[in-house]
Amino acid sequence: MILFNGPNTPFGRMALATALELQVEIENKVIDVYSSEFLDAINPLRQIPALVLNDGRAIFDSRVICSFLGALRRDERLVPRDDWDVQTRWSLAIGLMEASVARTMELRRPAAARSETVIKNHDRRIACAITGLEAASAELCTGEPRIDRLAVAVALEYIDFRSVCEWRSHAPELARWLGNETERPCLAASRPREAQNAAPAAR
Ligand SMILES: N[C@@H](CCC(=O)N[C@@H](CS)C(=O)NCC(=O)O)C(=O)O
Repeated sequence: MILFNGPNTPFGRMALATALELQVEIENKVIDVYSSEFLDAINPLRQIPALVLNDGRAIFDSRVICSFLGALRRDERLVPRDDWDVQTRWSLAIGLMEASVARTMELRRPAAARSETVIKNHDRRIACAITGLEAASAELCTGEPRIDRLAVAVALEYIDFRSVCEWRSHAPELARWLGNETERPCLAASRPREAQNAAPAAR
């Protein structure tokens, strides 16, 4: 199986970390999504991550890939299909990724095209999502590895990596937990190379 991935995408990292945690063998192929026309035939949305199975079928998006990998392993511990609390916290973490990526992209637009209103909306959504996850920290930060937990770690590390915002003072429980969680092998092995080289404070 080939996982078409990017160098820094949190969605792709979540899929890769899931494969690593479940010990599913995949080839992780880092591509430039913007110039990869061949991807249209795999994912008509031309987005990464996209997983191509050995029989040629394509699976996307990141949530479906993670669920597929869990089903492949017949292991419901990491991705529990019918646990709606876990699924909802997972959605919140994915929403946090989406807002953080969108804010980062907005800031890359030429100053004249940038919208302060759009940035403010992303900031509000990011702050509220972090508040919601902090309120759920008792469920999130304990027990065996689970997809909601893995997704929150990936989202928060992306926020640090792109300097999206200072969140630790608003979410002390998550901050304390992330300090150790980052050492989990599937997170360490999927961390973007640029982030590995950056000092923690500068991520
Ligand atoms: N809902 C998708 C979102 C994936 C996504 O937005 N990927 C970005 C990279 S972070 C991408 O492919 N961007 C290229 C584009 O949208 O043109 C998922 O969860 O996989």
